[in-house]
Amino acid sequence: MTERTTDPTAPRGHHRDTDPGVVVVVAGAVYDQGRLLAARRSAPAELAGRWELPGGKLEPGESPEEALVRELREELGVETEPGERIPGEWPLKPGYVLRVWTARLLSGVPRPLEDHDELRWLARHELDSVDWLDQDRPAVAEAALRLPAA
Ligand code: 523
Repeated sequence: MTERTTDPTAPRGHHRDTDPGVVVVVAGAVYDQGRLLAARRSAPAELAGRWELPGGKLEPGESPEEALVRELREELGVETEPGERIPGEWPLKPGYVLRVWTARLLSGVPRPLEDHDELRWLARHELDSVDWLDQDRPAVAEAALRLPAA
């Protein structure tokens, strides 16, 4: 099954393997040494202070994996390698859905360059210590099951 966005006229984030009106947001369950990366949003106001798996909207012509690598580079200054998709799709605000991939940290130390004001590496037993966005919680639970040993 192909996952590519192929319509260059589609607005940013639109994705043709779903309803063309739905914007796909990709997020990464980034792991390193047995820990998962959590990022605290700094905007918009209604989401600020809540924790998420970092990511963002697909751009036209990008595969979800390409979008994820780009977003993690822009937002955190790191290079990552996408792994498997975490099964499922979670509704965000109307017209937006969240899809999540695992990603392995290849190089760099994550820094909150854009959209976040704090980052934490969480071991499995620490995953409940931050206030995750509701829509990220099922993906975090699945990601926890896939956390490789340190
Ligand atoms: N979420 C969300 N969880 C989550 C992400 C990465 C995003 O609920 N793990 C929501 C938050 C926003 C929408 O998805 O309502 C778009 O995410 P955002 O703002 O991170 O996407 P960007 O970075 O593509 O957006 P711009 O800042 O507009 O470029």
